[in-house]
Order: sequence, then C-alpha cells, then structure tokens
Amino acid sequence: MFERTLSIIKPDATKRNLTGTINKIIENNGLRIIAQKRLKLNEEQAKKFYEVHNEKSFYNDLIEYMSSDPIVVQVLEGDNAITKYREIMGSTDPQLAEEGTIRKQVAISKQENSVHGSDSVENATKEINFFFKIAEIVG
Ligand code: IDP
Ligand code: MG
Repeated sequence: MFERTLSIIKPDATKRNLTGTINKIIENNGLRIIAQKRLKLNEEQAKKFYEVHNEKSFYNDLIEYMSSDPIVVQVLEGDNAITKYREIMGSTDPQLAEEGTIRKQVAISKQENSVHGSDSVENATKEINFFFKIAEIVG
C-alpha cells in the first residue's frame, strides 16, 4: 500500500542537531520526506496529540518533554510507509531497539527516544490532520 505517515523528530534529537542524521536514515530506507516543519508545541497541543496516553504513569513527563523544545514534524510517503517507518524507528525502549534503527543509533532513553511515527492508517490520517490544523503541514 502506498501510504503517508506522520513523523516527529523529538526535542532530544533537535537539541542535539540530529535532524539531518535522522533524515538520512529515513531517506536511505526509501521513504520520501514530502513535508517538514520545525515548531514548538505548547502544553495544550502536546496533551491533545498524546491524549491516548492520558492514563499512563509517564503522561505528565511526556507532555513536559514534548513541549520543552522545538520538534520537527514531517509527512513521509512510500510503500507501506506506516509499518516501514515503525521498523526504521525501532522499539520504544532504545535498549531493546534493533541494530541500524534510529532509536538504537541515537535515542537516549525510553522517554527521550528521538522519534515518533504513526502506528496505523487511522492514526496517520488523524495525526497529519492535527498538524495541518495547528501548523499547516501539508505534503
Ligand atoms: P511509540 O512512540 O514507540 O509508539 P508509545 O507506547 O506510543 O511508544 O509511547 C509514546 C511515547 O511515550 C514514547 O515514544 C516515549 O517517548 C514515551 N514513553 C512510552 N513509554 C514510556 C515509559 O515507560 N517511560 C517513559 N516514557 C515512555
Ligand atoms: Mg505510539
């Protein structure tokens, strides 16, 4: 399936000037970056984006972290882009991430894990629309 997915380069990565490094990995794996914007989420926006996790113990920390520094929001396109990007990202916990994945190579911890990628067709559409509304990300 030819798909689009929503990617975020998270604050820990933008702070360490890793946008280019991560983009290189994305492109080397055959995904095309068709839209990209650097922005800073406020607390309310971060809460809305991660509202599915609002019952989790890590939710408050996650909101504080995601609104602490700028992020780079992207739309990626390609064959099976959603699943493919999840594979390129690696496991949520970088200690469990496979060799060659973004998280294995650059992530700091389970929270500061450098990237986000949509996990389903439905959520990809939802997340792309979310960032279109707040920042006119297109693609
Ligand atoms: P995912 O980003 O791999 O899809 P999710 O379970 O959807 O992982 O969690 C969303 C984000 O919340 C993670 O990427 C990470 O930044 C943070 N997170 C998830 N689990 C933990 C945890 O156990 N401790 C701290 N932060 C976590
Ligand atoms: Mg997730």
